[in-house]
Amino acid sequence: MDLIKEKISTRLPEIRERMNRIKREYSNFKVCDVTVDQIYSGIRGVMVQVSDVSYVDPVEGIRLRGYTVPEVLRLLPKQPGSKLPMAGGLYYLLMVDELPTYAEAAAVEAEWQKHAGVPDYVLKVIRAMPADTHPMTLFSQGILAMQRESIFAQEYARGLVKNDYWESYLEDAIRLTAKLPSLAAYIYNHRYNGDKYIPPDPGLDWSANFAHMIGKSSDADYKELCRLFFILHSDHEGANVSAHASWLVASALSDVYLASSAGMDGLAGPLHGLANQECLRWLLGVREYFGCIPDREELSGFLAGQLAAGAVIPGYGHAVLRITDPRFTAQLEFANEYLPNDELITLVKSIYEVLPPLLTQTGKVKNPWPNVDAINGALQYHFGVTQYEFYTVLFGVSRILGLSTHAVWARALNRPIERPKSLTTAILEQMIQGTPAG
Ligand code: NMX
Ligand code: MLT
Repeated sequence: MDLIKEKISTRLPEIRERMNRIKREYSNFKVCDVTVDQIYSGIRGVMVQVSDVSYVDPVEGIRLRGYTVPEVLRLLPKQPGSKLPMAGGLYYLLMVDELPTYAEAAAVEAEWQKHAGVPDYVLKVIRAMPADTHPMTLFSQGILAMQRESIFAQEYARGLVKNDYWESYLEDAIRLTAKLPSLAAYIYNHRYNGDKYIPPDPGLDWSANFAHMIGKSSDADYKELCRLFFILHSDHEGANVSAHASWLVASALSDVYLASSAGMDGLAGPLHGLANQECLRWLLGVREYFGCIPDREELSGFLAGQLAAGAVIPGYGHAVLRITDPRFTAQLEFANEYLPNDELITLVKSIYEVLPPLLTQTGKVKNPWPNVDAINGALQYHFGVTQYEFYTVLFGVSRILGLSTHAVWARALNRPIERPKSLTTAILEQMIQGTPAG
């Protein structure tokens, strides 16, 4: 897309020079040490990646290109009559590192419109899969099936020069992200809505089009929820499971389709994106157990019992955050405005009051506060998207905005193939031999 390409081209020399200067002048500067504990606890806290698209501060939460969640929601351009931003504006911000004007956000939306249709062969792939295939598997497969469309893969085979890789990555990124709402909507319709293919409406923005394509054209509030959801889940810095997986795969010069599909496979895990499905299932279980919304005392006893039995409560805890996730707060504010009397939301709020102190009392949970997944499913459920197996696909539609931006910038900065080092237990034992324990 010319607009984004020109903006990145203009900024690129300065950003390349900034990185090259650090590499040139500080190549031996030690960023952090790695302890045995970190190796055995998921390389937690080891700074392995420089990525300017977003950053998660433990006590502030995510900043997307330097903007907090409330700032992003306030500052990005909106469609007339809508209170929530167009995803096209967010993509522009992530890619270009500049707040877009309305016209710039609309230009991304218009480009997406051109490429929004899903090829017929992808629909056939989805139809060919067994009926019990998880929607996330279908989503990842749909993306993978489209890999044959990759401009980068075709240009690379023709001998594209390294400094130009990013331009075809960008073209792939725009074309793939354009199709994600249609792909997700088709998976939804195939599975739950009589296998309809509802084409995108050229009059709607990317997010609202998803609502339209699952048959919710007339639900203005659901369109607003889609806009919020697709903004909030778009990125969470470069080292969470899906971002890291996608980045690693792209470092082998695998194109944006391959890298995004890989990211989705990580997102499909219950400790990561699938937690939204797990969370809704769990919430429904709590409601069913009590037959109504329990009072605080009943809920507290129930949750304490679950923790004592060793259960992991979905939607709570985080590897980096040490506060209530601002993405949870933004969704709670949406719920308070649009669905103040919803029963499941009332349960979400009661759990938010009761659970954090109980998690703290376990003495082992590092962050007792809710993350993004503690509420997103309850919002979908309210609007009739009750098939919770599908929720992680929605997360994925949004998250590929971030993953594909990381991939474009990795190529723009000529980042190399990733190849850290592993070692054996025996080698580690030799290394620590003679060192006092501790
Ligand atoms: N309920 C019960 N126990 C928990 C929870 C929780 N929500 N969160 C952490 N713990 C336990 C954890 O299992 C571990 O126990 P053990 O030592 O017996 O293995 C202990 O507390 C220490 O874990 P932490 O260091 O606090 O958490 P970690 O960084 O390892 O993992 C999560 C972070 C997010 C994977 C973890 O908090 C969790 O499993 N939460 C529930 C699943 C979830 O909500 N995932 C969504 C993440 C956000 N996303 O969108 O991807
Ligand atoms: C995410 O949105 O990717 C999650 O909060 C997980 C993470 O950041 O580790």
